[in-house]
Amino acid sequence: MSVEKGARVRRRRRHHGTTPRTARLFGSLLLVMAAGAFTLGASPAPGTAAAPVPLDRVIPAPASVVPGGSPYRITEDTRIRVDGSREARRAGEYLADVLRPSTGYPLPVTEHGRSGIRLRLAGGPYGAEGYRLDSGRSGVTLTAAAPAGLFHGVQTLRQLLPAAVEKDSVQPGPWPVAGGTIEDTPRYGWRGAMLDVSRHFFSVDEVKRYIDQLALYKLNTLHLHLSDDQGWRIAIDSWPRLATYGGSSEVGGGPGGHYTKADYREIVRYAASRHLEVVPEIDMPGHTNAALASYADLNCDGVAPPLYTGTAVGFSSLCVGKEITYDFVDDVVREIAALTPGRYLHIGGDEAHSTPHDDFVRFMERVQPVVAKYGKTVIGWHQLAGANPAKGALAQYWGLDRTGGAEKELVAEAARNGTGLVLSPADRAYLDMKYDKDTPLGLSWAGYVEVRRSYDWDPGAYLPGVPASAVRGVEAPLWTETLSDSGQLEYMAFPRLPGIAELGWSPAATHDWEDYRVRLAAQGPRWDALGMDYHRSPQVPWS
Ligand code: TNX
Repeated sequence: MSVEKGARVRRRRRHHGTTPRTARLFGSLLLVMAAGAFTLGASPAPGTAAAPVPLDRVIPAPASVVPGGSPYRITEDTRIRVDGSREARRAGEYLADVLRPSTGYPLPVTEHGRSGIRLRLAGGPYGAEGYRLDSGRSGVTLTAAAPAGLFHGVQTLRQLLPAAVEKDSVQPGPWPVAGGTIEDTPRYGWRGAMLDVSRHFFSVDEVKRYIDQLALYKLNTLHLHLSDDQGWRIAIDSWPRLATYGGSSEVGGGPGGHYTKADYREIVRYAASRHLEVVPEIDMPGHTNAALASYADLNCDGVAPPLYTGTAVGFSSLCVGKEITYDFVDDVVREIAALTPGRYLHIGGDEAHSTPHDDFVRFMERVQPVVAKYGKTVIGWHQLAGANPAKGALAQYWGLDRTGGAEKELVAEAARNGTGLVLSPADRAYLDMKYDKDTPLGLSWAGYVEVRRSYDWDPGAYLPGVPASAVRGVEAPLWTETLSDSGQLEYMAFPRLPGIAELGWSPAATHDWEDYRVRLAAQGPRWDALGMDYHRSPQVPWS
């Protein structure tokens, strides 16, 4: 992440929030108040020198928290002790990279020594992503059965340290970790975020910055919306104009851009280093103007339309009756599958308003086997439910609370027949919806979505008639018609994204808005320390 970008993001924040001067004044007031509280014997503010962050002040809420015993204190003598495995060492190095800049301590990652922070892979009931954290006077031990579990445990440990740990310059400390035990495993295996890199293009560094933010909240899936009417963003060797021409613009007429295959591999590698699986999406048969503009042959009338820089939807369609359409799909799917170590390939299927229904069904029946042929599993937007989803396919639900019962029933029926569901209800999980009428960015077609609304629903009981086992998880899409840089992505994603992450991770029994909003407020200073923008929602008791 370049220094320059951090600076840019920080500057912009002033337009949304408190001015730096009032923030400083307010900050000193708080310091005075905290000192006062301390001398008066009232409880000191959590995360300050005097009191460690309470063990349960974590997002997503852990499955089980048993506080107790003495805190551990990270000092200049602390070592990060790993077992002999490469994976534990990797998690240890990652933790050291987080802690060294702000603590200023050397924090060697080593297999030797006794006390300290210990990371170990061992058996135990923690599955592919769970972990156990034990904290006491002599150290903190993270135990997991698999590397992703250790990584998620590291994210928990991070949140248990004072917010200043996230700064990139040396801070005074001290660095206490509350005593006790956390045992934690996720509710769902699919905890996703989608980024639309088509409406506006985002550089590899911008995507990496977002990946780091997703990792903070234990998300494990990055869905990249790589093609749409306004831009084709991934190099395809057999159809080169898709990227060079189809990617040469964006909403508003900016220069757009695309990922080379090396760029894309770098995103996949970086995501994997944070235990996120990348799911590439090529949206078909609608949302395809950029492809149709790049190759005249793909159009039924043989005439290429111009590039499109507006924000309308539903006007484009691949030519379902032409054989070349399926040559195109085969080539694109083959090349993208070859770049993708993950299990899934997203074929879109939403808002195909210019494709007659029979054609839509015919198209999906031909395209789904192509995905299988190249070794991937199909996921599509929930319109796929109306077109014979392939065995094992997933459908991503993006309707609203008020969406018609007929459409919901179609999705429920597919779910009862074995189609897994990923839930992204637009009036809950869409990060591009405005918070309220004054939100300067975003859209409002699904209504305003304030923080409570985005958090306060249960994925397990959301769609009537759907067996709980059909729900594979949740995903928060971030569409970018109105967003063009990292600061703007952050302003829309935070503070709603952590709520969707919690719905995906935490047991339903922990769900509680009053408790959640307090934990959420504690994240604000962390985002400040990381130089991130966010919406100062009036629903959250920011300190
Ligand atoms: C609907 S949701 C779309 C996108 C837009 C989005 C804006 C879905 C599958 N399609 O094409 O970008 O609304 O909120």
